Amino acid sequence: MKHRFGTAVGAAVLGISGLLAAGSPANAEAQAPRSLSVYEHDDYKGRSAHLSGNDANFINNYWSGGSGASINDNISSFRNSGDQRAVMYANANYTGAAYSALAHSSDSDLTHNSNNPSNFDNVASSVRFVI
Ligand SMILES: [Ca+2]
Ligand SMILES: [Ca+2]
Ligand SMILES: [Ca+2]
Repeated sequence: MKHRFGTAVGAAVLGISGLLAAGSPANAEAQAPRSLSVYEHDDYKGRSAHLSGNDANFINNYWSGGSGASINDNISSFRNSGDQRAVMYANANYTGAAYSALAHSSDSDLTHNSNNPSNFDNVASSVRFVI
């Protein structure tokens, strides 16, 4: 009887530690930095803007510098310096052709692509970050 009691306690402790371990990865994902710098022209030139979260419509996102010009349909190169993949969509609300920008990647010319839409120049209208 004594031995069986000890086994039951051990199982209960294992159950608690299992719950704690399951909660940790979710927190890590939520805290992974999101950092996408986008540029008006090829080779990271022209005006720039920074995206650090999901954005369903670029129509109200403007190039830095106060020009008041929207980045919508005008992104020609990017640098993704964050830990999450940034999926840019041709249309608002995460619809249309999708370009997957891997974490810690860059593309100096969105006109010619192999593993993404062949031409994504001046197309992006929304972005969603994923692990
Ligand atoms: Ca927006
Ligand atoms: Ca452009
Ligand atoms: Ca578009």
